[in-house]
This record gives sequence, C-alpha cells and structure tokens, in this order.
Amino acid sequence: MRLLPVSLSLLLGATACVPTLPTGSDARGNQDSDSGTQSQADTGMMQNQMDAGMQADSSVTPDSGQQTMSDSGTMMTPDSGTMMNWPPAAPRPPMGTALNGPTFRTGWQNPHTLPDSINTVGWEDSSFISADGTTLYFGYSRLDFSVLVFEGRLEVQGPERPGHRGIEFDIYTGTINGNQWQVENLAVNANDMNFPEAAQGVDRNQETMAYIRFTDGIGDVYIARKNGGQWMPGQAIQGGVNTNCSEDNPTLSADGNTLWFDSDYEAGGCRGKDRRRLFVSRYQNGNWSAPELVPGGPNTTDQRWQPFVTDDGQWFYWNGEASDCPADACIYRAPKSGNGWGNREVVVVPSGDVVGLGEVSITADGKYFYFTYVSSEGPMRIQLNIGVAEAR
Ligand SMILES: [Ca+2]
Ligand SMILES: [Ca+2]
Repeated sequence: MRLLPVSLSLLLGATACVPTLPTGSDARGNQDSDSGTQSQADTGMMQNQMDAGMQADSSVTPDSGQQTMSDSGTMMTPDSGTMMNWPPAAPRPPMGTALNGPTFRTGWQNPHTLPDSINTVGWEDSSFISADGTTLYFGYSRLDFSVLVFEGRLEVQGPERPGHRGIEFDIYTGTINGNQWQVENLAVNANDMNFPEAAQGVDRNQETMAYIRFTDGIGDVYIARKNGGQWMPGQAIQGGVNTNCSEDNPTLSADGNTLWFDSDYEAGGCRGKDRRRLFVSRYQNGNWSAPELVPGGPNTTDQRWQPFVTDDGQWFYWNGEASDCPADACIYRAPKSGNGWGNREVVVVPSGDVVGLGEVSITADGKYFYFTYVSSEGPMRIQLNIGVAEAR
C-alpha cells in the first residue's frame, strides 16, 4: 500500500473508488461495526496507505535447509543442530541522518532515515522488516505520485534500480550486510508493468509472503512462497478475501496462518477510499476463512489501515484517524485481549519534517521500529522514504 497520500488506486487515477458490487454472495458476512463517524479524509492531506504483510506458518520444514522453530520459542539450525533463543537480537540497521520528527509517545526514540541505498528521490513505501531484523521488504516506484495527484501527469523521478519492471511499484528487499543494505528486486513482481505490486509482508521464517497486486488501480491480496530459497511468482488468495473493492496492506501472523488486511469492502458495495476497515482471515484445512472485522480497539478509529501484529501476537498496530490523534493520522496500537484486542493508544504522531507516517513493522525483539514517512518538498510536492527508530 501506500503510505501517504491517497491510496494507490486514487493515485493511479483509476476508477478505483467507484463502488462496485462483488460478484456472487457476500463472502464476508460481517456486520458493520463502524462508528458511523466519518474520517478526516477531507483535510487535504493525503492519507497513508501502505502495506503490511502476511506471515506464513512457522511449521518445521526439515527439507528446506531453513531454520525451523519449535513451540518452545527456540529455533533450531538444521546444519548444526544447535538451538538459539527466539527472538534473536536484531542487527543494528545502517542508518542515514537523524529525522526531525515524528514524535513517539511510547516505546521508541531516535528516528533516523535509512541511507541512500534504500531511500532515493523515487518513492519508497510499504516498509516491512523481517521478524529477525535482517531483511527489509519495501515497495518502490519511480513515479512521483504527488505530481500525478496534484498535476495529473506522470513524472518519473526515481532512479532505475536493477531489475525494475516499468515505472510503477515493484517489491524489493534490502538485506543488512555489515554496514550496507543490499537491495534486490524480487521475482514476485509481474513482468507485465500494468500490474504493480506493493504492500508486502512475510511470515517469521520468510517463506511465505502476502502482498498486493493492483489491477486498474484496484488491489487484491496475493500469496507467494519461496522455492529453493528464491521467491516465486504468487497467486491471488483463494476464498472471500478479495472483492471488487480495494484490498490492501496484508500482514501475516508469525506462523503464517492468520492474515490481516484493510479493505473498503462492505456488504452491498464499497465504502470508498477513505473509509477502510481492518479484517482478519484464518487459514484452516487448506482454505482461507471468510474475512471478519478485527474485534476491539483496531476498528474504533475513523480510518483504519496498514495492520501489523507483533511476532509474539500480543500487540496490534495500525494507522488511523481519531480525535485523540493531533494530526491527520497517527500510528496506534492495542494489546491482545481474549480473542480480540483491547483499548487503543497513540504510539507515534507526525511532527517536524515528518508530515505523515505509517506502514509500521517491528523486529521480534522489539528493538527496531520501521516506518514509511512523508515529507513535504514545498507546495504540491511530497516525498516518501523509510525510517527506523530504536527502543528506548
Ligand atoms: Ca524516496
Ligand atoms: Ca479487490
């Protein structure tokens, strides 16, 4: 998804926001728990819309050569048979300069932008850090979407990274290698440049990815898996997750069997770009269940999107708008509570040079808080980049 401004669909100028009825019956059967209040969508500031990711299952895969996890929270390395504690200590990421903003109300501090190898004058979006903190997944577009939105024309501004398909969003990884990020374009990206991909998230083992492919500006959730250590092209998720409305920002539980995402879907039509809600679907007996609204705190803000659940499953983070956020949108969280989630609290508020942020993800050890942020480059121009903050 996109962090900022306007959802991708809007950015692409498609008919994305035109409500269209999903074909067939209502796959979700959910009730509308919406508060009835409208979002602050008309403030003129673009809305964050980024992605999240899904997580695949952490089940043991002895033949993969990958590390496998036991239920005890330890991880076994097949090559050595040695056990390591989970979570591992996330590596300190190579950073760029200190950021003036945003303001953390809890948990983290010292926000920095990431260095030039990750951030460019193009648009970096959809930040998602792997649970072990070694690999940053992100979306990258060469287009300056603020020019598209405000001036209605295409302006390619970002550099052509190796392997990039077209000018729109592709999914990349940045892997920490000493004091550098190694950046790679992934095979999940379609060669057809009419189908941009972004908003990815992965499971704890980085064996399964949930991401969004946009068709005429409308997002659907796709699932990709690794084969021989390499990401393979994905397929649209089966079941009732995808509708004719705009699904976005999928994220997975550590075991990969729970999927959270946002959508403007509701029974009978689509709610529109600024009225998204958070949904959950579970993988059971080989199928993804009919999505339900996420219960509790997460769906209490007016706008809700970009879900992220911590590796231990104890906290639900999202981006939202409400009266307790002194900006257009804030990052919130809610603690696990029974089968749902408890009361919300504001975690981060845009401030200083950071006029908007979203796309939160956190390493399993809680040490590093990654986000995508928006900065202003003068009237009618904004820029998207990825930043990181450290635990206090
Ligand atoms: Ca950028
Ligand atoms: Ca859709």
